[in-house]
Amino acid sequence: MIKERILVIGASGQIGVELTLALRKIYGNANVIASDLREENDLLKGTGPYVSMDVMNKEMLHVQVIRQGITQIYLLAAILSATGEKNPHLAWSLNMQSLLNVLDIAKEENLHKVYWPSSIAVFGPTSPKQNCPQQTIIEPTTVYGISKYAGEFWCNYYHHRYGIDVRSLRYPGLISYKSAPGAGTTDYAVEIFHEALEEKKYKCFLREDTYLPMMYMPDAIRATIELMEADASKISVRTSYNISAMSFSPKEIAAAIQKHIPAFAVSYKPDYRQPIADSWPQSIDDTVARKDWGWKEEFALERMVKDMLENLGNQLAIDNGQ
Ligand code: NAD
Ligand code: AKB
Repeated sequence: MIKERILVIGASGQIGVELTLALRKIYGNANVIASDLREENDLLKGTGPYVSMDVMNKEMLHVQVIRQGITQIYLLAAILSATGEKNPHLAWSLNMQSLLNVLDIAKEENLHKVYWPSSIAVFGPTSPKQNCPQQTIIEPTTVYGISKYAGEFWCNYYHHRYGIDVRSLRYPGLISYKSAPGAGTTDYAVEIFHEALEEKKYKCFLREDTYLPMMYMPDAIRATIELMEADASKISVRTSYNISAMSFSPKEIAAAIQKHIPAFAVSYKPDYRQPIADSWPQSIDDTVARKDWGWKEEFALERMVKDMLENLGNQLAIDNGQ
């Protein structure tokens, strides 16, 4: 068996922390090198190697890939939808240049595989709202969505032109309790748990009837690893796969939390993130991922809410010294 050496870029982020820990379980702690611009996340400390690195510095990245004997890269560094609208040029620059740096180095160093996530943000107001299919009208209106759509086609190009085995998922909004989200439009679905447990009240920045596609982090990590471990012959999509797990509105997730915390009260004050949410589909058709490599979610709304409240509750109790 070929020994894999994996570099995770953006390892201190919402997905990076959990993905790095999951990859370390599979490939061995020493073989998964975590890297980020910011400091090492506490949950990663002591679990394996960490390198402080700016993915925009291509030379430094290249040196690390050679020095560490890297065979696979997971590129998670990005600016998400909400921050992207505040600084469109920065979002475009980071989201595009980081991917081109990684794809070029993958070509030069014959890396075995590259993972780069896209998002449901590729879809825009002209895409179907319900069960949005893999291939459809795609006219994103956020800079984040534009960068993801362009990135998908760079992945496709490097695969077909240079044979790079680059794979990608269009994640929905991700819900997790281990590491904080990085300023996206779907972040309300994480914040709401913190506020329910700590304050028993929450002011939501989206309207109560805003349906969005969402996924619990354990499903997202499993989907990523299953995609990356699938036989290459099963991967028919080299742009990015639709994947889905659940769709709900703020009102519905609030009601699901109220079943556990009856005193929890939610008010609504939509802000600049509402038009971003309104431009995205409400639900996703992921038939192609299910057929190609057997994707199936494990968590729907009720099970996710129960698991989040239990685990986040335990974590907050530890943080508060109880
Ligand atoms: P995040 O913001 O939590 O993490 C990104 C990490 O990248 C941060 O730790 C940040 O410090 C790091 N980073 C930023 N600039 C860097 C640079 N120049 N060099 C090195 N590291 C840098 O984001 P996330 O939620 O973990 O998202 C990871 C990927 O998944 C992104 O591509 C994002 O678009 C995609 N995605 C996330 C979601 C979600 O709901 N979390 C949904 C769809 C797609
Ligand atoms: C965001 O809201 O920006 C992300 C995403 C859906 O890509 N969570």
